[in-house]
Amino acid sequence: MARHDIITLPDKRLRLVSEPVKRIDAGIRKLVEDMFETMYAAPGIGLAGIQIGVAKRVVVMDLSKKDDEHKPLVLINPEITWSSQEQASYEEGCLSIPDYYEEVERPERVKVRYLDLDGKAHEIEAGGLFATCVQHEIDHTNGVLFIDHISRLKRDRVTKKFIKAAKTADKTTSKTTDKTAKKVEA
Ligand code: K1U
Ligand code: ZN
Repeated sequence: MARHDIITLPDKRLRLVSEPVKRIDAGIRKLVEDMFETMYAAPGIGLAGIQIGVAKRVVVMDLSKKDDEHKPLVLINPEITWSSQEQASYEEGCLSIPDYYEEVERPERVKVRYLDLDGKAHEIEAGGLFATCVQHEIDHTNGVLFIDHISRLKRDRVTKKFIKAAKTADKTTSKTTDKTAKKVEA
């Protein structure tokens, strides 16, 4: 198993539409293991492949409480087949937009069709946090972020903040690299 870095805003890969999984092979099983390790370490309750830079329609989730036994769930090629008319609001977070939380309104209940790791098809009905999280993760497979569901003003504000932070981090890295290069030269 390997823990991966989680890619964050404004990384353009977060806007990619992920490819369906054609064959569940050793590569997909390794990807799922790595995704669980990364998600538990973060910590988070869900993760989509693209968040570790893999544009495949693979989602992992675990909604178990802190000290309870893990309840890992793998959803391959998940699709929403039905959404309720009723909406529910939940304060969402995203491992790709660290330390930013906002209320998001989404359908209160959804039905989701997906394949498990054995390639078996399932259709489940989700409500509550499960419905919120599975919609958030399926959005990731389509290049959609939870900030796309909030006001433009809030979205622009948080996006600008992350662009500025990325530029500052870039400058710091190039300064450090420059110093190291000078030391090698000296
Ligand atoms: O996809 C992601 O970025 C993961 C995200 C899932 C999510 C959370 C809340 C609402 C919708 C979707 C997270 O896991 S953010 C972290 C988080 O919510 C959490 C972390 C530790 C314990 C409990 C929750
Ligand atoms: Zn997210």
